[in-house]
Amino acid sequence: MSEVNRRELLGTAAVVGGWFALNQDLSLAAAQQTGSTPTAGGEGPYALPPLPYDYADLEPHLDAQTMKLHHDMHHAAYVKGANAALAELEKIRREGGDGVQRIRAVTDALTFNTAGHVLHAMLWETLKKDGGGDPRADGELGKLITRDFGSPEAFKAHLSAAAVQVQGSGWGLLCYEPLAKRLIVLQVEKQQNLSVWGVVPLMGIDVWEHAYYLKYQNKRADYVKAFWNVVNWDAIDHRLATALKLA
Ligand code: MN3
Repeated sequence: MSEVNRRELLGTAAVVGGWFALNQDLSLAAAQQTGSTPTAGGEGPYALPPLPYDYADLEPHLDAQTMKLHHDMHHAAYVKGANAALAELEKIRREGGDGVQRIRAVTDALTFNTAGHVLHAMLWETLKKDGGGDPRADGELGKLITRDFGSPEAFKAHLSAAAVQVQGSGWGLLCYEPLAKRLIVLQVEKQQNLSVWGVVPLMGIDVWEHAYYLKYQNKRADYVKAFWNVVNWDAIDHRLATALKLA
């Protein structure tokens, strides 16, 4: 099956589950491309996708040590946490008893960890060595950015400010909102709070300290500025094309 057909097939399957399924499918596709087996997560539906480049490839903007820790440890923990929460819920359903009282706490863990997995899988996919610049003006992404934000510059300033101004840990996100059929910028706290139902995240700037503190320390704005140099616009355009098929 060609990569285009596989992506279309996976995109069709994703209609059922919205953006969680979209990202899981894209992660699955990445694993299938390399033939790799899951390296984290144990038993469960979620698997850590391999980085599509080397740890040092995004230097000097994103340093190799941060990339290794971020992918191998932090993202892996979200995968493991999501699978563990699903397994725990299954156990509670099966055994009942006092465990039922834990559904709130375990569901909270499921939400946090699954959202973390979704966003990090998207993050690795939407970065590349020697990225940056602007989206192609004649591509769908470039057209919608200009229509909905005024210009690529205005969009980048908006998303940068959203990311820099996150209180504590979170993300600045570019999302496609299918009801209005528009792009929107969100400012998500942790991995999941302050989101909107039904949106498809297209790209995000992770402003958890684990994403930048080794190199940038307290200078989050410098990290956000450097982040734009490794953005993979073609990958984001591809995510938008998938989102438009779902809508
Ligand atoms: Mn992170």
